[in-house]
Parts: sequence; C-alpha cells; structure tokens
Amino acid sequence: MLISPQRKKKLDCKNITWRLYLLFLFCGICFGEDLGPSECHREPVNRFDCAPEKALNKAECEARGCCYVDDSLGKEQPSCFYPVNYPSYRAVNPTSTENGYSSTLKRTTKTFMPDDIMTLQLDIAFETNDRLRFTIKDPIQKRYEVPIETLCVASKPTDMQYDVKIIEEPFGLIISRKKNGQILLDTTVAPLLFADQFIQMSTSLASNFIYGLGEHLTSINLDLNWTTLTFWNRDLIPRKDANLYGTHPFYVAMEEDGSSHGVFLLNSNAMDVILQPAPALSWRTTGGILDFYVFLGPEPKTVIKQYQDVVGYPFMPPYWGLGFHLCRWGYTSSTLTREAVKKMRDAKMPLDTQWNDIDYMDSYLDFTYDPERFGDMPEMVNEFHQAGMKYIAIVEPAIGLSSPHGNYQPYEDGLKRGVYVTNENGQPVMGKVWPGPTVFVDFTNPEAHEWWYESLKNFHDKVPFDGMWIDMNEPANNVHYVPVDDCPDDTIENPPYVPKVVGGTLRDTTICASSKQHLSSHYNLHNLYGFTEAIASHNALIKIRGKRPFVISRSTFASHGRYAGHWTGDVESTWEQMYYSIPAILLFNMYGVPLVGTDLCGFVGNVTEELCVRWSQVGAFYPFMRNHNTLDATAQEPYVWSKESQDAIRDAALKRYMLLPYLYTLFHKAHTSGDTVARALFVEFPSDRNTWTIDRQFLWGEALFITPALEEGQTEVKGYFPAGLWYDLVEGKKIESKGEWFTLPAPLSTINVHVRGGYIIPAQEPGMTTEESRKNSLWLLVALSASGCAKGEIYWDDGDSLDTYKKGDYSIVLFTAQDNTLLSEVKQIEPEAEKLKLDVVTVFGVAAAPSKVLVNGATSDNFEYFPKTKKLKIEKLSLPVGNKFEIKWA
Ligand code: MIG
Repeated sequence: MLISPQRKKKLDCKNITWRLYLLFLFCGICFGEDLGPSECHREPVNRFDCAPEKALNKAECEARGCCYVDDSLGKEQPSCFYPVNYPSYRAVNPTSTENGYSSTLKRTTKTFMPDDIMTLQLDIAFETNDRLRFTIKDPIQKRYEVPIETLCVASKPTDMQYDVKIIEEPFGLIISRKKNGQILLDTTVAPLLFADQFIQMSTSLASNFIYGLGEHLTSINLDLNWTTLTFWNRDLIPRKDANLYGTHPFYVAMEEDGSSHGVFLLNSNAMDVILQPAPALSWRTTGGILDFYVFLGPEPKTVIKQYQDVVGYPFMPPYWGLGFHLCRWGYTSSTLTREAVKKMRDAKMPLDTQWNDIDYMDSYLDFTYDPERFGDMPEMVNEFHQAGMKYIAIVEPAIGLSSPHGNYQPYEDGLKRGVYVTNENGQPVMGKVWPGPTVFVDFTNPEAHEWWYESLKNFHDKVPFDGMWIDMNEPANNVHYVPVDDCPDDTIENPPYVPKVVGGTLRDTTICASSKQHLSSHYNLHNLYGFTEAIASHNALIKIRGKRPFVISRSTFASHGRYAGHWTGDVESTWEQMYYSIPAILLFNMYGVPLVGTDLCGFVGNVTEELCVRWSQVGAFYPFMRNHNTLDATAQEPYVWSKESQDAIRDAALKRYMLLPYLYTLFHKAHTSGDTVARALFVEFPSDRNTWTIDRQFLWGEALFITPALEEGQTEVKGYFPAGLWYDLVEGKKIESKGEWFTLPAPLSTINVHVRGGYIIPAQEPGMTTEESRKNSLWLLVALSASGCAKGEIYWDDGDSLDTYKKGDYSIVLFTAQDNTLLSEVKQIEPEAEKLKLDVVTVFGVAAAPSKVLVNGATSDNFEYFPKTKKLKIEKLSLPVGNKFEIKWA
C-alpha cells in the first residue's frame, strides 16, 4: 500500500498510445482549438463522454472545457470527451487510519453539472484479506444511503491480497492484486464528478470479460462495445438495451491469467453503467453516495461468495418449491383451475404447486376472491393440500380504493395507519392498476409490514395459500400505458441527467419520483420497491405459516436472494428468448438469487409445440420451474400437446424430480456458503478460457451438465465439454474431453444431461409430487474419474421447517468411491433421514464386468453390467442412509 504523492504522469512514453499520438501530430491533425493536442489525444476507445446528459456541438463541448473530435459518424464513441487535464478533485493529505486510509477530496472548479459538491470525504476500509470497501460522500450534508443490511466485519485483515494507491491530483484510486500487480480498478482514466444529482466514476477493466450488472437482456459476458446498461426498475417485455425489472450493480471480471475479482456499487438511484472497449466502465448515478466493495476472489466462485458475504446468503426454499409449478393468466374460475390440475394428473405429469393469477380476485383487489367464479376457492386449496400439493396466488402492491360491495377494508385500514406512498401534500399517491384507481404500499414503513402481515393473515384464514407471487412491484403503474402527467415539474422528476430509461422519463409507467416514502423519496428508493415488498412478504409468510416462506418476485435489488426468488417476467414465446433465459438464470445465481426461472414456453404470444417441448426440457433445469402463460395466448400446459411431446416433457420433468435430492443439497450450499446452484461454465472452469463466453450450456453445482437444444428443427446439438470425463445421465455413455466441442444427438424426445467424472449425485425415484418422491428410495449416481474416484454428499431435512440447519435438525451423509469401493460417512443424522433407504447405485466408468458385488461384506446378485457403456447397476440394496455402508465390486 502506497500513497503516491506525485502527480499522475500524463502519458507513458513507452506506451503505444504515445507513439500513435506522435504519428498523428506529424500528420498535422488538429484536436481542438483551446486545448492542445496532447490534452485531447485519446484513442477513440479511451474517450470518456463529456456530454452525458445531451448531445453537444463543438462550441458547446469546448465551452465546458472538453475536447471535440467529430469522427464518431456512425460509431458510438463520444465526440465530446474529457481532456487529460480536465479539472477534478485533489486528495488533500491522505492519511492512514486503523484499517485503511482516508482523505478529503477538494475541487476548486465547478463542472457543467449543477450543484457540485466541492469537498468530499474518501474512506477506504480493508475489511478482510479479500475485500475492501471505499466510500466517497459529503462530509457535511448527510446524503441518502441504501438501507440494506450488510454483514459486519468480523476481524482485522492480516494478509491483504490488494494494494491501494491514492493519486492525489487529479484524484484517483488504483487498486491492484498484490501477488502479480494486476490492476483491478484504476479510476484515473477519467475525472470524478460528484454533484448533487450526478455522480460519475470511471475505471479501467482488467479484461474484456465481465459479467453481471443486471437485470438486462444480455449474453453471459457483457458487450463492451459502447454499451449502456440502465438501472431503473421497470415493467417491460424483456428486450435488449432496456432497463428491466431489477437492479444488481455488481460485476465479476476475469483477469488475463484466469483470476477474477468483483466490484459492487451499493447505490440504488437511477443509474447508467457505460461499457467501452478500452476496456473501461463508467458508473453514472443520480444520487446517493459512492459505496464500493472490491472482492479479490481469486476464483469466480470466491468472488461470488465474497459478494454474498456482504449482501447475504440466499434463503433456504422449502423442498416443494423445487417441484413443478403450473400457472396461467386465464384460469378464470376454480373450475378451470381444478381442471388444469386434473389434466396434469391424468397425463401423469409431476405437479407440486398450482397457481392463480389475478383472475381469482374480486375486482382485482388483494386479499379477496371472486364470490362467483372462485366461490369455493378455500375448498379448492384444501383439495390441493389433500393431494399433497401446494397453492400460490398472485398479490399486488397497488391497492384498490373500494370494492363493488362497498368499503374495501384493507384499503381503509391502510389509510388510517398511513402505510401508503404519499405526494408532496401528504396524500396517498394515486395510480391506475388492475382495480382502477389505486394507492401504493410503502414497504419501507414498518407499519406497512404490520398491515401487510395482518391483511395477508386475514386472507390466509380463509384461503390457506402456501407461497406468494409478488408482481408489478417496480412498481408498475398505469397498466394501459396512457401517460400520466401529474408529477411536479422539478429537478427530482427531471434531473439534470436522466439515465437512458425506456420512455425517456423516470415517471414512465411508474409513480412520480418525487413521491414520499417513510425512509426517503421515491427518487432514491424506487429500485428498492420490489425488494422491500419481498422482505415484508417473506416475514409475513413466516408469521402466518410458521414454515419456510416461498416468495417469487418480479422486481429485485441486490440482497434480494436472502428473502425471495425471481422469475424473469414477460418474456416472449420465441427461440431467442429461450436462449436468453440461460444467461439470465446464471447471472441471478451470481447475484445470490439462486431460486430463479423463466416462464416455461414463454409468456407473451403463442408458443409452437416444438418450442414448448424444448423449453420444458431446459426449464426442467431452471432452479425454479414454472410453466406460465399470458391471458390471450393459446394453451401451453404439458397436457395440451401430442403424445410424443407429452412424453418428452414428462421425461424432462421426471429427470428433475429424480435429481431433486441433489438440487436441494445445492440450495443448502447456496444458503450456507454462498455457492451458485445453476452455475455458469466459466465459474466452474475459470482456467479454461473457452468457457468464458459459454451460455448455451450450464451446470447444476459442480457435477451436472446440461446441454439443451435451443434451435428450431435441431436434431443434433453442439456442446463444449471442459477437459475430463462426462457421462450421459441415463445410459452412462462416456465423453472423454480434452476441452473440445462435441456434437450430440438431440432428438425432441430428450435433453442431454451429463454427470461429471469424479462426482456422486444423490437422486431419488421420482413421484408425482415432492411429498410422494421424498418417501421413495434413494439412488446414487457414481461417475468415476479417470483414476476411478468420485465424491458427493446429500443434505436432507424435513424440507419445510424453519431454520433446520441452525437448529441442527438435518442430516449430511458423504459418499466417496475409490478402488472399486463406495463408502458412506454419516456426518449428522436426524429422524427424517432415517426413513430414507438407498436402493440403487449406478456406477459409470467401470472398466470391466465385475464378477461379484459385496454389500457390507455380503455377496449380492442384484447387479447388472452394461459392457457397451461400462455402466454397473446395483439394485435392491435397502440400506438405511443413516448407517455407514460399504459397497465393493471386483
Ligand atoms: O401487466 O397478472 O409479469 O406474469 O401474468 C401484466 C398478470 C401483469 C405481469 C406478470 C405476468 C402476469 C400478469 N402481470
């Protein structure tokens, strides 16, 4: 760690840029009038936009002290950009503190943005060996800060993996990896701006491979070719270059040597992130403070975990939540809803949870059901429960004012208790959502949490729902998209810099930014709306049911995964959207929201049979699996298709049910150590560069590899297999890869799933519900490595009680295979697992037919060897998993 007193050298003479510059100079190219060519020479990729808020001509650009080069015709590089010596802050006397540094930052020249904060406070804290945090804020006037609970620092670091350099003038920070000097963050590439409603900080990037910054419709690695990513939660059919439902200002970056680091900006204001091919990144936010965390990894896995150390590990979902969920907008009566369940049963499709959309409500009011069409809703839900199923209904954050039958009590109560978002006159903000005129619950108000709980409890007393689906919580307003123009005309509504939001204004399809909430203005809190509703819903469900809460939310913010899951909204039923679901799900897993899925078969528009089959196959491997459809689209439930298609969908769903013990174990690991469930290939194989862009295949944990067919008419699929052995899940057919692409058969009837050599996967005979399958016998899939080894484990508990892990009410059994022997080691056992019996062991990669099999020393005849695929199947074991066992083949 070094505080560098000298001015940052303007140009490095050894640098190629310098040489190019000389070349240009000799060619006599002019770079602007008042600013010398050396001040304005920037390679186009290294230009940082000096006209962020509007387009400027040459005179206007130069008037703000910036350089203008009009060579951007048809290109995205800025024509107005900062000169090297653009006036910025100066670090005044940086000093060491107990655990870091601090400094005052001062600027003497104002920028082009109104209300510069001329004096700032920089604090750098070395929080752990692998994590540092730095904040830049106004030392005098307290500004808004994001009210999420971040985890506290446990101990003083002793072996920091980073070096920090403070450049005094112009102020900049350089953070590097101590072991090799790799620069992770260098903010000297552009000036720092910190005005009341415009804060900008830029940094170089360590490579072209960065991941995160959701929620956007992107491939897994972001496009650095002048991309703007906008954060302002919004109700929108997902499309490229648009702000969508959630905000996660966190990225993981790869470094050239395969190490990785992460950066998180804890800020909830409307924001743009600009990516440019330098490679570099600029954060531009419209309020709050700069509160950065840097995570040193060095593996992507550890970066993700270190991020979750700050925002929290995900909640543990109930076991049933991992089953198949069926929904649609348009089950307009309890009769139709029951019919859907019956047809699923008749088609022998597994189904755990039936859902209803807004159709069930009485005049679209929360906590009500339609007395005619859903008159027997309580009985319906009870029937589902008796059949071993669960039930979920949608809930809206926009509250209607009156019911056709008179007063609407929840609204009246909320009004008395002051739980709504208000306008400048202290009156509830009015909007238009499903019930017509509505008000909006302010979930930053503790009183609103109480009211939310009580209202849900009253409803639950009638209709015993099991989980919550929280929609429209960006919050969405004005569902019919008629512009409302009743927001005040001030700088909160129309800030000097408006991020590139769809619709051009902050108010578009939501409530006025100037609205007031308990904790602050909606301007500051907008991006937290769905997140705070998720917390209220999570806590209410715990109090009401006394069991694990299950909440699926459309809108999210960093830390969401602690409380709820997410579905990716109103995607169109297209092949392209099916592909995009994979990066979306992998990225949400990196944000600590592992319980995530896309509507199977797509939401908007009519799906074709082939697409629905393919989508059901890949969807069987989303951590959250729900088929959901919009109101006017043709039916897409599994049972509407031909026999062949139904067989294919059932095959995929049953594979999932078979693998649930493994999936559940992965959720346990996510919950207790911040692991990902659905995992991007680069996260597992960072040293293999080929994996850095792969997002058409993905893993479950370390051991299960999914290669879905994503194209129309496809009968074969190309997949990349990292070096090692991979066994087909069913047949055990082996792929031996040196890190290569393989072409696999991909008939419509099935999906390619492989088990990674070296791993053991716990599985179970599937049932039609998880309640049923949990009673079935256990299976183990043992996939031997080249040296004949494998390992794995199972986490098990009752699947629904709260805090089983904390209370010790769980079981963990480890499995290892080596030298033709499979062993178990019981780490911890509780009564639930004593009901479990291991019945079948399948070993992939057994070189030669065994002559005998010994189970706990006793000879068994119940085995079969498949010489073609070298698979050994041992059956009728009936071994209680609570007892240590040993299985040998020779
Ligand atoms: O404006 O409740 O994303 O899943 O079916 C549409 C009706 C409102 C949007 C959700 C979608 C749901 C629909 N909702």
